[in-house]
This record gives sequence, structure tokens and C-alpha cells, in this order.
Amino acid sequence: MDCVFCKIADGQIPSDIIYEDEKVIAFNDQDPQAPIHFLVIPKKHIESLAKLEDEDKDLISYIFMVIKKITEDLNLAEDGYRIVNNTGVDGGQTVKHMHFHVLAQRSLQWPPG
Ligand code: DGP
Repeated sequence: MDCVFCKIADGQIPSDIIYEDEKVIAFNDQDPQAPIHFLVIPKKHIESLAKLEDEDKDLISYIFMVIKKITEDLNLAEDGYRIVNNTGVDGGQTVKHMHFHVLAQRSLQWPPG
């Protein structure tokens, strides 16, 4: 499967990894939209949030606990941060491997463009 995030997860493509365990990897976005902008992905290939299966229930909650841990380690909780998931074409998803953007250290606006 020709998936750039699977290649990052298995080390074929180098990335600036900030967290890794057996199920999840987090790395800095190559095109940061905020002073802190990293991506959290499951190592398992899941195309998008829309393709989640019942068997992924524990994995999806685990990803959010990993985000909580990373943001605590980076001391981001007090000032806050934004988690973004783009799903499908209208959602602006460009990489078809489910991922969560975490953006921080600037005042983010609402609504998004
Ligand atoms: P999205 O539009 O939600 O699918 O965002 C995909 C993000 O992935 C985008 O912000 C750029 C980032 N990205 C794409 N390819 C790579 C890569 O090879 N390395 C890194 N670090 N980030 C990538």
C-alpha cells in the first residue's frame, strides 16, 4: 500500500517523531500552521474517521489519551490547543490515513476556513 503515513510509521520515511509506542506515533507536521503542530496517527492503516470499525473503539480512545499525555508533557493544557481531524474531500483530508492535527501556541480563530 502506497501510504505516506504508513511509511512514516514503519520508518521508511524519516520524520520528526515526538512520541511513539506500539499502537500510535506522533510527529511534527511538515507544513506547520502554528508554532506547535504535530500529527497523531494510529500505526494501523485506517483511511479516515469515516472508515472506523467497531473493533477500533479502544484504539480511538487510546489516541485521545496519547494526545492528552503529549500535550501535558509539552505544558500546553493551560493555554490550550486545538485538535483537528479532516475527513474526506470536503473536510480537506489530503492524506488518506486517519490523523489528528494538534495545534498550539497561537490564538486560533473560529470558524476555520
Ligand atoms: P490533512 O489535510 O488533514 O490530510 O493533513 C495532512 C498533513 O500531513 C498536512 O498538514 C501535511 C502533513 N504531511 C503530509 N506528508 C507529510 C510527510 O511526509 N511528513 C510530515 N511530517 N508531514 C506530512
